[in-house]
Amino acid sequence: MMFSNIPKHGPRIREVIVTPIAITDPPLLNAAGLHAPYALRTIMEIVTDDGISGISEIPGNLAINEALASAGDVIRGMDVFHLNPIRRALEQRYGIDAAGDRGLAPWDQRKLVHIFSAVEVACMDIIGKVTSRPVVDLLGGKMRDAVPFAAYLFYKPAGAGGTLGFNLDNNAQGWDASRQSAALDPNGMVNQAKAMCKHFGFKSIKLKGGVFEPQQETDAIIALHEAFGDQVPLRIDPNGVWHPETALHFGRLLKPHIEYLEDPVRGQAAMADIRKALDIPLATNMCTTSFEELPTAFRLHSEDIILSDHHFWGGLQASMHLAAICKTFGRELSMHSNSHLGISLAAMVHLGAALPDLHHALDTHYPWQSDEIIQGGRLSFEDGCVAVPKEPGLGVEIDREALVQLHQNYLDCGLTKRDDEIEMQKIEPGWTFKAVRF
Ligand code: GKR
Ligand code: MG
Repeated sequence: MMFSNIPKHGPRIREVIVTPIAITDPPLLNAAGLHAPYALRTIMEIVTDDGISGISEIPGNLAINEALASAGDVIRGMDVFHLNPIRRALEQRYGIDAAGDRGLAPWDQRKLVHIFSAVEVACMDIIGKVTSRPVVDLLGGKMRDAVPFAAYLFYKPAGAGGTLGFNLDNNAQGWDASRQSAALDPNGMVNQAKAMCKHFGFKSIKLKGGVFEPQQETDAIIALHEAFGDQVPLRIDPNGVWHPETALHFGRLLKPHIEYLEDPVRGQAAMADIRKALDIPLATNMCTTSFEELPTAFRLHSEDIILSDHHFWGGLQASMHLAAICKTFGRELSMHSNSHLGISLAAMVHLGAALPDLHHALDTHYPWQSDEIIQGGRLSFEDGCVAVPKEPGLGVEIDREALVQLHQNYLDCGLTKRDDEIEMQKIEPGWTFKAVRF
């Protein structure tokens, strides 16, 4: 048999284009404050020497963008299939993040994980295109045809975000109208949940907590349980701002109503204590967020479910490795999210489809966004699920006009990083972020 046609190398990286964008985001309350009228995202495009382009999307942040732009110099000329050498070159240039670099906010502020995720997903998109396979096949093939997501509820004042800020678009209908409405009490959360589940068909519900007194948030979960019954699993995420005594007290009250409790307290040791005392599943995207933290996580048993995020764990392949390690140690893997558009969603769907086991619907902020950057408009949900793209690569392409417009939003809005504290102070002067509040 002759293999003389096998090329000596794959397509080489010729160009790296980094475009910061700002997308409309409603005023969502969370433990760190309030979402700004725009959420920042960064779009990366890698073009090969033979003109094939691959894309990715990561959370936007000026410091990370500057590093990402310089990453072009590191990886230019490298073979897109050579993800291991690419990772090594990036590590040598930017250094390995320390777990502590993620910061105290609900979201991750490390640098290398974002850079590697952006580069890896764009390369995988190209590899899929040159091999005519969807990304899910590069991850080992799909275990399901459609990936289930959960309704992600947020407390919020009335407001639509973007240029409308706290104003309303009075012509909005259906979910578009609900998305702008205030939701500040249990009744408001039930209304929000009903509108979101009706529109997207979600079969699981997550409540973003850590905003109000835990009793009020517990009442919201009880009201949701009453409204949706036992068939719809519920979870609540106070992003670590509860004191251990608070978590114990309200964890007991919540126990009959939830499938799992997400990050009730800070730190692996405190999580392990709470888990043992409450005897309910705990999930995290805050206390175990990197491979170096896994040995202690497994030794202490700080959580049952790790909420992975390919943007924060260094890409899709790294998330598959994480899934294998979790399975070995008897932990489950699900998915965390932040405000995002369709390129991230497509990557999340490919990963969600490839995971060998999926016990919980994945998180997504997508219903809260109204902009889109991919050709053909926003991806659709059927019965709470997104169908796995069948086209080569990620299966989504950049809408160039939308990219120009959303980049202009970025230039106009003047934001350079996410800062929910500053936004919160606009509605509640003097408010400050507290790592532990209740
Ligand atoms: O969008 O405000 C938010 C969330 O709080 C987000 O930043 C978190 O990272 O959704 C995330 C979580 O599960 O902690
Ligand atoms: Mg969380």
